Amino acid sequence: AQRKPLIAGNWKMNLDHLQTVAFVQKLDWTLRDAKHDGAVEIAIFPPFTDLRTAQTLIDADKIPFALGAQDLSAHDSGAYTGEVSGAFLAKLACRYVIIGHSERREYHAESDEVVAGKVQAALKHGLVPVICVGETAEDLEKFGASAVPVSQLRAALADVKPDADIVVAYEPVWAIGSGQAATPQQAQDVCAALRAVIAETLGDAAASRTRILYGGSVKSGNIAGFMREPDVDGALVGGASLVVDEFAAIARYQ
Ligand code: G2H
Repeated sequence: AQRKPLIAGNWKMNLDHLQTVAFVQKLDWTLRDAKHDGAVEIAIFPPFTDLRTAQTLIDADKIPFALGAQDLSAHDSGAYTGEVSGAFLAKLACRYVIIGHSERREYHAESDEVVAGKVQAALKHGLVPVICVGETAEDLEKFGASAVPVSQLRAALADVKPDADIVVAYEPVWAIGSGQAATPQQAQDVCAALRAVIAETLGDAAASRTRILYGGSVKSGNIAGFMREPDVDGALVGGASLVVDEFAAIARYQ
């Protein structure tokens, strides 16, 4: 493949401290048994409270998983009660941070402007933003599949430099946690439109280098179809990332 595939597990608000220890160790053993060769990059996104635990385990056993956070503050530090700075995440050896997940956009009223500010904060601290975009069922009916994700991505990339390291995740809101995934063709069509946005805003080199993930009810039974599509470079997995055997099977999709 032109781009190294990324299988990312977004735990959302699941798995506490002890469950994190058990999960990371079991996933490591499972992938070692399966002779995971690193051809596919694996990243886990635990809650903030489990990042230190995951980091310690990953370091101690040289476990080949990247670590990411599920959100960050747009600010570096200061009087922002309850927020977590990108500077703090970078010190926990986080490589990635999810930004603009539809659950943040919906339940925490994160606008395109807020998302763009968080993308800048992530890049400033050397984190790779996983920028989530996607249309609701209502958007799909009114505007078709690509219009909303395309405009969300344009807004998020407004002040991004062409050499920035970013990941984009296309997550149709109607497919999230519903068991009703998009078809590979639907995912491909929107991912191709998103790659065109990257080409237009950051240039062709960025467009061919940047990984675009599909997310929304991905499981071991449907991952291979998505991975066959030329513009889908991996998956952002929610529910199915919480079960070790299932997540490991997704990471070994071939
Ligand atoms: C979309 C996805 C992970 P799920 O939210 O970001 O969740 O795989 O449970 O649909």
